[in-house]
Amino acid sequence: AGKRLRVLVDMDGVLADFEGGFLKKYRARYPDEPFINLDDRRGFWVSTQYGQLRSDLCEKAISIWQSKGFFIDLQPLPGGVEAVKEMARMDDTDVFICTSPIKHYKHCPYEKYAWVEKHLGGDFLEQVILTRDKTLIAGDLLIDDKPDIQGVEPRPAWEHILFTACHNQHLSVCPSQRRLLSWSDDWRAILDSKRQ
Ligand code: BVP
Repeated sequence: AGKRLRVLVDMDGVLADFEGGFLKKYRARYPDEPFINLDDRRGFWVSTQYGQLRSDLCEKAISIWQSKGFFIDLQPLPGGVEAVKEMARMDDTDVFICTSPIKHYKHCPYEKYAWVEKHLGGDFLEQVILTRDKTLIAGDLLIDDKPDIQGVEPRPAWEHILFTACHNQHLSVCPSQRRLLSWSDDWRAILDSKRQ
């Protein structure tokens, strides 16, 4: 029997609609302030681009995801929950949710677990990995919308598959970097390519 395949799946921007949830709550809380349409988002950090728009908007943006209810209220991105459930049912396949909590820890870590329980079921809590350094986590694949994933391990075990998001869709990444355009894209072929 071949070795099992281990897939790490990011949460924000891959399973949960962080960008859409942010914009909706930002506009509701700051209706008179300028905002950035999702089509105009550039760069992974929302706070950086808002800070460039006007310096005080950086902390206003941060206040949104630091608020109670932000992470639990995020809507699932189309097809993500179904894909992860299907992956978990596949033979010789282990799936883990690998996500970085914000350092303002009052609500985020709790709500990330609650989101997994709500959308993937209580059994899936066993698969949750909260870490600020994903390079330490060994896996065959890491499906993540952040273009540059760095940490203390210079040679992570996983191949990073860049999941397309509003902030990275215009980025020209190096040709060796594979993308998953959405959960409608052929994620099964990417998994198969890593099986022995
Ligand atoms: O918890 C998320 C949101 C937060 O960083 C974490 C990214 O986790 P991964 O998707 O890499 O697992 N976050 C924070 C900021 C600014 C902080 Br100051 C941001 O602009 N965007 C963002 O996603």
